[in-house]
Amino acid sequence: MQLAIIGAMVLATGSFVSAATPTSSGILAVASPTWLPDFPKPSNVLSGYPTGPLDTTSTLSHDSLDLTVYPEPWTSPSTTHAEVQAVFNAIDWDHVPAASTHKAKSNGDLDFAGYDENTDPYCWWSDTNCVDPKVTYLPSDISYCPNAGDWGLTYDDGPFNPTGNSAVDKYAEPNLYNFLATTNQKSTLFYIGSNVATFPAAAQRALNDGHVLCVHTWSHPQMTSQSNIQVVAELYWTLRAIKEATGITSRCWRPPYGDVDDRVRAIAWQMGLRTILWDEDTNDWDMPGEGGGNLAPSKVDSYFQGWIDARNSGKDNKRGHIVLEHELNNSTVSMTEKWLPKLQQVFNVVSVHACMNISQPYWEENWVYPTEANNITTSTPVSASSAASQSFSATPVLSLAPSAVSSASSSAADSSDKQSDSASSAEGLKSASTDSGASNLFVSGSITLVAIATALWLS
Ligand SMILES: *[C@@H]1O[C@H](CO)[C@@H](O)[C@H](O)[C@H]1NC(C)=O
Ligand SMILES: *[C@@H]1O[C@H](CO)[C@@H](O)[C@H](O)[C@H]1NC(C)=O
Ligand SMILES: *[C@@H]1O[C@H](CO)[C@@H](O)[C@H](O)[C@H]1NC(C)=O
Ligand SMILES: CC(=O)N[C@H]1CO[C@H](CO)[C@@H](O)[C@@H]1O
Ligand SMILES: [Zn+2]
Repeated sequence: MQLAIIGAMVLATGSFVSAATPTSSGILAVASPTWLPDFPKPSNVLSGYPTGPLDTTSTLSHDSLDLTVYPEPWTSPSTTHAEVQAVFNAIDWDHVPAASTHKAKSNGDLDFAGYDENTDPYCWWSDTNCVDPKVTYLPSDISYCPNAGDWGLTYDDGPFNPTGNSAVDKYAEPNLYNFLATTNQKSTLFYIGSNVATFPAAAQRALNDGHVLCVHTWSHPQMTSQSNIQVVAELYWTLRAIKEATGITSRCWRPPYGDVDDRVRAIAWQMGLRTILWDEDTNDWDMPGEGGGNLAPSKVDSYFQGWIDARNSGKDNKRGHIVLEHELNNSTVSMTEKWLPKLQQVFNVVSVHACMNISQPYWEENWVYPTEANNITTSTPVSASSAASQSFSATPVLSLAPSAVSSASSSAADSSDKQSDSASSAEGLKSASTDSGASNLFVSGSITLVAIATALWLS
């Protein structure tokens, strides 16, 4: 073991995460992003995890952020923008594997030709469902909840913006968030930066409701098809939109279609983002609807019923799951309304961070979430009809002593259930075979130092 000092990083007042104990892990140390602008705290968001009744009013402001400073929503961001260049220059490229960018075929599918899937040199999930990076300095992806009976509830592609069509907009946010509030359910939300910039009030509502906000890119590309600077830009503008809208800086992201390899992981990690995938896929996005496909809703029903039956019969007793769902349109929202109450009777339905015992999903230390290790104050359930006013808690809920915030060490493998996928607006169809390794991060207490030296142990 050799200790290499890789540099001094300037930190604003706040928190930092240092690498795990050098002997056990060697994970590349990352620090809270210094390259994000310092936005004023939005007036209508809480300062920490909600402790009072949740707002279930049915209307939200449709004001957008100042879109003139953002890339055009749902388009590939410019790679020459000064803010993107600044992030690019902050990345240690010696710790980004030189995997080639992959090409999409004319139908949008990735082209696996020429990639050696037997050696899988870059742990390319789309080809092999690999979740354990081949380089030692990156943590494994999170792809399932370790404890049997846990159901990690996740929604991608939000916030679901209004469309202008009132029949559809009944199902746009805050419809799903209100439903989750009335069923006292927390979830992990993987946000499209474009959707946050155009509908920031929805992101604010979700944060105030106790959901965990993570990054899901600006324009939803296959990330391994993007150049290094394009990867930076997709993540940067999404982080920025979430920060401007809500005041928080996410430390989690999910690649669209699950398309990630060690090159993309390493860039995301150095931008402060841990990769989160899934091990069960509802394919809800593929139901008929705009941007959807042709999957019969009865098929999606049968997946949910199958998972419930497997758990009830004792067959599903090895580990928990992380399940991919979407906030995309009426069909996907209706599926949640139909199945969540049934799932709650059979599974312990939780956010991904709760099942992983990660209590601080953001770089802002004042947001401390309950986890399975840590039953801190939870918000009060609300009834469907109550439109309670919010309580704004200004004080941090808990101040943390150094403690392990992330640990998953069980190792398991499923048969991978590969199906073909067509180009679509949502994630691919593969079910992951997972094998999540250990990676312990330790969160420091409040740090007021402005500079620290970061050490990396190399084995
Ligand atoms: C919404 O979806 C449900 C279930 O798929 C369907 O019964 C209903 O007609 C849909 N409503 C609209 C407005 O599309
Ligand atoms: C947390 O609270 C739940 C429900 O109140 C309880 O079942 C569980 O045992 C608690 N866990 C811990 C670690 O205190
Ligand atoms: C989270 O903490 C609880 C209570 O200490 C423990 O039972 C559970 O195994 C932990 N989960 C993980 C993923 O470490
Ligand atoms: C079936 C259905 O409700 N489809 C809708 C999905 O969402 C888009 C907009 O997000 C609507 O245009 C579709 O009508
Ligand atoms: Zn998606």
